[in-house]
Amino acid sequence: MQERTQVAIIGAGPAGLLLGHLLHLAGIDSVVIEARSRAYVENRIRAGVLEHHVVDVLEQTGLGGRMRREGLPHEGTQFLFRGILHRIDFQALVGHSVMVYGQHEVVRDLIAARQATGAPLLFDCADVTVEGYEAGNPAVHYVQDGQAHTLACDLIAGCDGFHGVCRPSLPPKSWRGFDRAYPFGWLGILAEAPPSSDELVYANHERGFALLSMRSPTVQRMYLQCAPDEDVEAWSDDRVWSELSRRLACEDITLQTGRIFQKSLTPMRSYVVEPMQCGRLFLAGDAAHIVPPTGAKGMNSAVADVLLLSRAIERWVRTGDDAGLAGYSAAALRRTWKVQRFSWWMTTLFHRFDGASDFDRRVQLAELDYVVGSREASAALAENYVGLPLS
Ligand code: FAS
Ligand code: PHB
Repeated sequence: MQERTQVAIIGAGPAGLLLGHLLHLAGIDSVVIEARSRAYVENRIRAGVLEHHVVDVLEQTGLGGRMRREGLPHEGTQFLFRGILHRIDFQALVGHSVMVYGQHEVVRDLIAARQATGAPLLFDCADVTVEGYEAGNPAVHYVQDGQAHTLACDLIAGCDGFHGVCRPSLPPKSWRGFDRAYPFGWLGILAEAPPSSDELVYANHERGFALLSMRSPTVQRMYLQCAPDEDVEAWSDDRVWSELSRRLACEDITLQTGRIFQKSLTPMRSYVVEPMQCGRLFLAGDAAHIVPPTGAKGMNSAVADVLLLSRAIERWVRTGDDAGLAGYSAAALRRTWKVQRFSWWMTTLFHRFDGASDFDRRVQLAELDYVVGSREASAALAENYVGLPLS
């Protein structure tokens, strides 16, 4: 079956759904094609911290209601090392704060908004392939309910995540990848428990990194540095709580425990593809770049990409001027590499590296000491954490 739209969006994660929303508000047609089911996409637990830009765009585009009611605004964060807590006051240092609101909640709000507009959002699409974008006649093929479809379009937005089909479809020699793998992962848990802290706690401990985060006043999200191929099943609830209490040991934290209802392993990798476009195919979010979650940047930089891309598409559709599209990759990469740097830096600052010498360990602690003790260094951290200016 042959169909047509202006923008074919592959992937219904934060990038694809927000792009569809922004294009709809601009009166531009799009079709969102998603491989998984609605239930799967809405229950996939990932990020939890929204930069102030993301909060603003959700509010300005009519998606801020539930976030305002259920999200937790945080004006600062806590660093724990040598058993002492140090507060980084975002509001005082850079005049902005962040919002703790689960990525899957953002995705649910975006899907509800899409459904309300009646604009096409196709779940359970199989065998998705893209073609023709180099030659200026892009098209997407997919199978839904056993029926083969071909969707012709003016542009393809590859928002299909790190394991999608769009980036691998790039012609050889037209792109280059930049990669860094880390020798550890994160064991993540969700637990029914009251908060152990009002703000996130990033802990540097000789036994490894730990992070206290949350999803609501009754659901806590916590992470422990572990081996990259850790067997999650080997971690009983007791073992999780005893390890967390060791790495988060300090006078000011009383660890609140409860039923652990989700355990997962998050890989730690930095990756960027250059360029982020080829002909009429434009990559955004994890399809183009991933970061270790230590800087809480994954979803936020996906949003930054689609803000840039939607503006460029709107300019092209309205005026025929494709300067924004032509410059999309360069502009997105300029911010992406700054986000990569911050995420790499936060990861090296807080994790234990096997084989690190005692000298390295002292330098790591000295850097933490410098960051929390210097207004300038704290402000630099805060500026990156709350969200660098958009390109
Ligand atoms: P997404 O991966 O969210 O969405 C891509 C969509 O495309 C998915 O719905 C997928 O099903 C679909 N898709 C894939 N292939 C397709 C195909 N062939 N056809 C059609 N659709 C296809 N960030 C943090 O800040 N904190 C965290 O704690 C954190 N935890 C994470 C844990 C994991 C396991 C992962 C993978 C990432 C985590 N991140 C975290 C980063 C995360 O937030 C991503 O940056 C964010 O999901 C990126 O959004 P998208 O680019 O929209 O990609
Ligand atoms: C989370 O709440 O899932 C979270 C928060 C901060 C991070 C990473 C993950 O740096």
